[in-house]
Amino acid sequence: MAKKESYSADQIQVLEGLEPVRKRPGMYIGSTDVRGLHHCVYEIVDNAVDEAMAGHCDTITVKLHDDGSVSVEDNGRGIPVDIHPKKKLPALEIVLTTLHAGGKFGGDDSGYKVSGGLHGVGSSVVNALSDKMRAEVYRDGEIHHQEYKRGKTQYALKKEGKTKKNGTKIQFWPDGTIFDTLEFSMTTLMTRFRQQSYLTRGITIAVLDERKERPEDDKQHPRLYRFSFEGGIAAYVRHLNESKESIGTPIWFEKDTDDGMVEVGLQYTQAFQEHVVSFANNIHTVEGGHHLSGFKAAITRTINAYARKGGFLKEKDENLTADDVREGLTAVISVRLKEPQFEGQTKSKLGNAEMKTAVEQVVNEKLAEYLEEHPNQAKEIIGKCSLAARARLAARAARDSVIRKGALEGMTLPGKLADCSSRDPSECEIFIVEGDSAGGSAKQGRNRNFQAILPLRGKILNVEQARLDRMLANNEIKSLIIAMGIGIGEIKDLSKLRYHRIVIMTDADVDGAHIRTLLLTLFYRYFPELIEAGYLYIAQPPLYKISKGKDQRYAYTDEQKESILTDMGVNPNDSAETEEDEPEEEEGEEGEAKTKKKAARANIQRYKGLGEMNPDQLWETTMDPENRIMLRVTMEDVEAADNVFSTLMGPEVPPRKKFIQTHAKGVKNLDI
Ligand code: 2B7
Repeated sequence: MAKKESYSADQIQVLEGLEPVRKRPGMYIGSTDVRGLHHCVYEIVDNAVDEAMAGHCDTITVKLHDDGSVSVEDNGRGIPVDIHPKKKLPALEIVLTTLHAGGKFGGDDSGYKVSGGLHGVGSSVVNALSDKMRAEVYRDGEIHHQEYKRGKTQYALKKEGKTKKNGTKIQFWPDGTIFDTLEFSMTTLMTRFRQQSYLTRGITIAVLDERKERPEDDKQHPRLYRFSFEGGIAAYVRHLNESKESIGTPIWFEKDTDDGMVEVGLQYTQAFQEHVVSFANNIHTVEGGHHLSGFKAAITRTINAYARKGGFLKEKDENLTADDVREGLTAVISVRLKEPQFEGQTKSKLGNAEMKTAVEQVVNEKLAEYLEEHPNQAKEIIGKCSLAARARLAARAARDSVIRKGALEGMTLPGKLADCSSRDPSECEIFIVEGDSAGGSAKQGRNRNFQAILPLRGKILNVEQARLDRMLANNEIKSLIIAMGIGIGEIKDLSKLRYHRIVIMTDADVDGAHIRTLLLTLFYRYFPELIEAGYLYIAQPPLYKISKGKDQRYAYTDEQKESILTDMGVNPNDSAETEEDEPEEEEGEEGEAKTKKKAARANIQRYKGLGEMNPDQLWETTMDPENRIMLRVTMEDVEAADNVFSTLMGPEVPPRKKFIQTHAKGVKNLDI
């Protein structure tokens, strides 16, 4: 039988109800936590972005309503409303109430589906997980609408009213029995929309927050935000390099190949790290894939060829390595193809082998052309890459000598490390403590069976601006690396890790925050695996000790202080804050009288440093697994973190931002 030329509603092949989605929501949206909640918005918006990529829509409006719902409107063609011949239902209803309802509608065969792995099933999944959903379609001057409850149609598609608009509007009220939380974060949504609008030139995504009560974090944003980047990927690269010192303007090119569209933006910076992000059909391919391999191969080849031809590399010189040409490189690679295959652990690796050649050829051709036409910028880039090569050779020599001297090998544990007696890494903890006095308290207060203490003196080196060779010359860092037991760089061996909990314990003041940031940078840059494995923690010493008579409690936040005071029956405003511990209660009449007078107020001691706590207090409040609060450091969003780390630690003096994603872990006895 001949294949039908045009697609219509009868193209939908497998129809399935939505029950499985409600039974196992995680299978469809990843999780039912706050991420899953936001995923719902992405699914709907993705369909609108597809309509834009097909060239039929240029504006998408997302609204957070005060009743907890979200609406998304586009000015595309409107989801078709014609009746499916076999199912006898409007296409719109099929799209929203059945699984696997992919395919094309309305006789359009211009390669409509170019996005996502889900083939447009997203909207029905969101419908299934919503208490209520309302769809409006504006087509041919008419307004069509229909509503659903938990994925079930409430009334037949209704034609009501006239309009001059074209497009689709979908509003949904996420189901509180499915999701752990119903609070949307404008901040989270904006990150995603910014990324999408960079990748789709000419599109405007507007976000409007109409909620009366907004999450604290969202109050920093205006209620209306419009993302519209005419510059597309080049503007994206500029954004990623905002806090870095860049070399020349972003280089940008695109080409339509037989295998799909290839678009690349790149710019070198004076930083040491590379930052290359890749997308396939607007999906962030976190695990990379063939398009990325093609890009890397082409960069190395093209830069070496140019350097040879221009005499920057002499005959005797070795080629620049892949690492050399990627140092300080920021790039965004975006490909669009007909049938993307996503592989890998998180289905975020592009598996289409033909994209390697496609990207490689485009980059070889266009980058070579660009370098020819911009000799000054080219010279600067080659200069940066050769510097990286020289540094690499120097670092290797330095590392070889470090290794030869055995500084990182063998059992030469640093003298100031107070090790624990257990040799089972899974139960061992190491506390990296700022300063000798706090280190002393920690050594006395710890449980020496499984807790090791490593005091660090003064500021450690700022690794963002240092290279491996200089880092290894720094004694504080060397001690830490030796203590962890895993080596660094090419000799890194994670199986030798001696502690499965690495705890940064610094003061709750500015200096403490600085040292913590330096340590986090060290881990982020050189031991990201440890963060990924969940081994890195930040200790949370209390901010206050509050005592009233015999009642003594610790507060870890200001809010907690207030609530403890209320709980003790004292007016927070009546209580004095001191920086000293109150003397123990005195015996005898005089003491009794004093105690009575004090009954109405509490003593609040503010801890400035860890050193102010005696060993017992430090154990009880910060180190005892039964009581302590520790934050586990996560790599929520490596891209954001990278930018933020550069922002905080790079050579430029930038706006300070909230710097790392952490979340409370093992919060126990918060109210003691
Ligand atoms: C596979 C499904 C999901 N679809 C169309 C056409 C336009 C269209 C959509 C959409 C989200 C919130 C407002 C095609 C594709 C269904 O088939 S989905 N616009 N917008 C959207 O979901 N926005 C379409 C061919 C001819 N006419 C319309």
